[in-house]
Order: sequence, then C-alpha cells, then structure tokens
Amino acid sequence: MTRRLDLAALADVPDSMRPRVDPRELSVGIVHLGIGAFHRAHQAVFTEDAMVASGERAWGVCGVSQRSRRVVDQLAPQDDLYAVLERSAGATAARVVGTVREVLCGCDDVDPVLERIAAPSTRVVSLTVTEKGYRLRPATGHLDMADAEVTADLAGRPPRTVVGQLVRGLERRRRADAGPITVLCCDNLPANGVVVARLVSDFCDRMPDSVGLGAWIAQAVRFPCTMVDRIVPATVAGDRAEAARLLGLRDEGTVVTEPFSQWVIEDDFAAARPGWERAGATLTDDVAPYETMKLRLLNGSHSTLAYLGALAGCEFMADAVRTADLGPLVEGLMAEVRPTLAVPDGFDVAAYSSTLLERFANPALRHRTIQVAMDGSQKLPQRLLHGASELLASGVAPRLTAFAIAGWMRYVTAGVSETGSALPVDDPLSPRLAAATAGAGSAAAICDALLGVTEIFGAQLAADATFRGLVLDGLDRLTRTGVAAAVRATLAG
Ligand code: CS2
Repeated sequence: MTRRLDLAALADVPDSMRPRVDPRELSVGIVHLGIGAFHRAHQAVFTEDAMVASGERAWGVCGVSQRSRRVVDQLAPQDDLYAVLERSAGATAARVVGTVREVLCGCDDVDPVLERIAAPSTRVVSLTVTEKGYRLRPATGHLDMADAEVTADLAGRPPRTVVGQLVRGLERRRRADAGPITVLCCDNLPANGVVVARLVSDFCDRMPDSVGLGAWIAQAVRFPCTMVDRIVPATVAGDRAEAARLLGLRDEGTVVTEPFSQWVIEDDFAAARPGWERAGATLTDDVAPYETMKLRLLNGSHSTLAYLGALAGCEFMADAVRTADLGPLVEGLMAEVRPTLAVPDGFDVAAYSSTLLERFANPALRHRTIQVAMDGSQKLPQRLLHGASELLASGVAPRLTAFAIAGWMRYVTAGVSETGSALPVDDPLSPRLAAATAGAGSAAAICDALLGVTEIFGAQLAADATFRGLVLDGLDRLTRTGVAAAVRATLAG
C-alpha cells in the first residue's frame, strides 16, 4: 500500500507541491471552528500564502471539528497535512497545505478547545460551521432559545454548540487575562460578523454566571464581517485516488476546489492578524456590497440550479447549467436582482455574472446538485427572498426569483426527480416542511402550506399577493409540465 502523507514523507513530494512554508516552523495563532473542506481549501490557503509573503510563522491553525472525529482521523495521522486539488477543465494542480497544525474534536472533549481560545498566542477565532450551525432563527437573527442544545449549553454542561463554545472560550480568555481577540465569521450569512456578535450577546445575556462578560466582550472582541467565495464540492474516493497519483502518497484529507478564490474582510481587528491582503484578500471598511452581491448572484443562482437541476435529473451542477435552459434562467435571475445591489466602486457586475456562469459550468468539479440543495430553509432568505422583497417594495415583480422558489417547493415535495433519482430533503426544518405539506394535494395547497412556514418566509412576503401568484404559477407549471417546459414558459414571460 502507498505510504501515507506526513511531515517525514514531504521530502518525497515534488517541490512544486510542497507546503510553501515549513510546517515545522509554525505556531498556532488561529483557532478555526468547523474544519471542513471549505476552510481547508480557502482560509488555510490564504493564510499560508500570507505567511509566505510576510515571513511570519505565528499563524498556524488549530482546527476544531464540531460534529465528528472524522477530520481528526483523516488529518492527525498525517501531521495535519493535506492536498488541495485545484481543478479546471483541462488540468488539476495539487499543493500540500501545511497551515493546519492541530485538529481537535469539540464533541469528544471541549476543554482543549477552550484552552486554545484562551491562549495569549491565539489572536483570531474563525468560523465556518454552515448556516444551520449557528442555531439562529432566520426570521429574527437571534439565538434560538427553544433549541434543546442551546438550553443545555446555557445550563452549564461542557458546551457543544458553536456559540456555547465560543462564549465559554471567551470567558476563559477573560479570566486568563489573555488580551483582545477577533472572531471572524466566514459563513454565507448577510452581515455575518454582526450576526455572530448578536448570538454571542444573546448567549451571555441568558448565562446565569456571566457577570461582566458581556462588557468585556464589547471592549476586547471584534466581529468583522467577511465575504468568502470558492466552490468546494464534497471530496469523494476518486479525488483521493487522484491526490495519491499526483503526490505519490496516500492522503485521507484531500480537498477539491476550483481555481477561483476570493475573500473580502472588514478591516476591524481587535489584535494582530495575518497579512491576508498580501495573499490577495481585500481588506475594506464595508463588506456589505460584496456580501449581498455574492449571496444573491452566486448563491441565489446556485440554489436555483440545484433545485431545478436535481428535479430534471442532473447529478452535477455543471450538467444543470447546460440543461433545459437553466443557464439562461440564472442569467435572467442575476439581471432581475441586479437593481437591488449596491455595486462596490469600480466593480464590473456584468463580467462578474458571466464569470459565475463559467465557474458553474466547470466540468472538472463534479459538484453535486443535492449538496447545494441541502439546508434550503437556512439559505433561501439571504439568497433569494431578501432580493424578492426589495424588488416588490420598489414595484417590480420578481418573476424569476419566484420561479426559483417554486423550484425549491417542488424539490422538497416531489420525492423523486424526473429521471427517478431520489431527492433527499436534508434540512433542519425537514420535519416541519413534511408536516406542513402532509395532505396538501394541489399546487395551491402546497404553495400556501410552505409560504406559511414563517421561519423561512416571514409574515410580509408570505402575505404578498403578487409574490404568491408568481410562485404558484411556477409550481403549477413545474408540477404539470416538468422542468424544461416550465423554464421555457417562464423565460418566454
Ligand atoms: C453553495 C456554496 O453549497 C452551497 O450552498 O452555494 O457552498 C457555494 O459553493 C460557495 O458559497 C461558493 O463560494
């Protein structure tokens, strides 16, 4: 069997694929909650490149896996090294990344995680825990106090929720007098830093023993907003086999991604940070225009392609964008939502949108439609609904956005695609969605039942007659005529 990647084996890795800093020289300066594929393909790479540019060696990452030991088992035996495969139509480039220097499992034993957050050498706690990982109520943006895990963390057990771990870590840091720190949210939520600051404050307010903690956090902790962008499909066995071929070593931690990568960060740090701008990140006073643009253009189109593509029987996003006029549909969707966007100075939205279509069509990525379709209840508001509400408020009918919502409604109720493949509803609200639509026989009944899920739609949009009419039209067409005909009719107006 092929030898496994680790520090000693690096000597056998071709020069061009070795970490760009010597992992042995790094010390931990960042704790990252949620060390999934995205962090490894995005922030960890920026951080390594920033260290190359600055010569600093104090920004190694301690990655925390929130839900299972899987990442620990993948990375620990190989000294936390892994390969990033960057794939485009014609080529794959591989590089081993050495930034991650430790991986902890928050679910096994949280104490070392809290210790790391409290260590004076830690200056940044970053997060990628997905939308649902925050346990917030999408309609209010506040912590979901009805969530049993949140309640249990508040009662004082070793914390298992992300917000609980963050707050208990900050509490320990305050006690240790370890100094200011920055919490850097890198999830696809609007005003993500503001959201996390609010959740932390909600948790502190309810903690029986939090005397003075809220005030310390207000003074010593910053929560900058960020926009992150890189498409990172879940790794499959074939990807690990390709990494083994390229490296000549077995790598259980491989991640796959596209050549494109972007990071926009609000320049509001409580303490030192890596020079990420030297690795191509944009540091700015105001992330909001970038964030809204990315969520509505990229992620809004992504969700649309995922639901309609999966319904049409496409396994991969690159197939979806070439199927049944879905490419022109998302192009139209981007044009529809464009008036709601405050475009950053000097930014070419038309070029950005056409680059998106090329990125979606990257045939080498093999990004599954059902991966993007996951957790729709947590994604629809910021990706599609906020734009729809703003268009309606300015008197414009959000025709294509409403059709995309109809696509989601059809997806969560159809069970199987037009080619007979299963359409799993992998969503924290799936029991609620199933209960709401049980017994709903017609498109109108399904549409009304789902619009009534206020956690997703809120009260105002659900009650908007224009919106309901458009969504129902789309759902009715999708149900009666299938995806291709419904898309054609919708595009024909
Ligand atoms: C995708 C995103 O899975 C999803 O919901 O839309 O993960 C998307 O690939 C990234 O946001 C791209 O930056």
